[in-house]
Amino acid sequence: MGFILHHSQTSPFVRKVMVTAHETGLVDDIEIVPASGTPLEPGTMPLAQNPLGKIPVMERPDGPALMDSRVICRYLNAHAGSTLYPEARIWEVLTLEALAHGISEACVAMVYEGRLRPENMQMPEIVEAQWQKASRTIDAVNARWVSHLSGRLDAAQIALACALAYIDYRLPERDWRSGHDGLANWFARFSERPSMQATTPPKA
Ligand SMILES: N[C@@H](CCC(=O)N[C@@H](CS)C(=O)NCC(=O)O)C(=O)O
Repeated sequence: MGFILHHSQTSPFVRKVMVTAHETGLVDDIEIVPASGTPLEPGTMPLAQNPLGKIPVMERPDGPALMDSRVICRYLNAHAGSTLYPEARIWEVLTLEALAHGISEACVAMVYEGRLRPENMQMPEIVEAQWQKASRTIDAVNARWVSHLSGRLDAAQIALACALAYIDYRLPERDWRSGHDGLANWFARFSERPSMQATTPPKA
């Protein structure tokens, strides 16, 4: 079965889908179509498939296009008969996945604020408020979720690794590892997975 993924190498949301595709063995079933755009200028975003103008979007032969990385990851897992959303721990997995997703959303908002708004109209308070969301969440994950992270691979771990990798990529000045040794050690190990290595974005 052939899927078409509207894709950008730099998006943490797309990366989640690609890591999931590698981990579920479906990567060769996915054709990549590059897309780029911003909230101000949709560019080549697949608007016909996703009126929200966001990627990732995945077209599939047997139904309407799927969008939102969380939906696509869950679809790939189900399609492959994989175990990234284990029923016995489903609420933990979905909660940690949502926290990780929130980190990515806050950090993407920070990057857009810096890139899209003319300098004289920028509000550093908005950037800092978004970073507070990410930073508080990193604190909480380091305090409460590290034992979950040492368990079997799941969708939440993938989402979290892609979120932290995005901070390193786009916001390297934010020292998220400081005071978070447990999380930093887990992330270092997780980053060695072939699925993470195969999806490393180009140099910023
Ligand atoms: N909740 C969405 C977020 C996707 C998203 O924000 N993607 C960014 C790229 S990193 C995008 O398409 N931005 C364009 C826009 O917001 O108009 C998901 O998980 O797929």
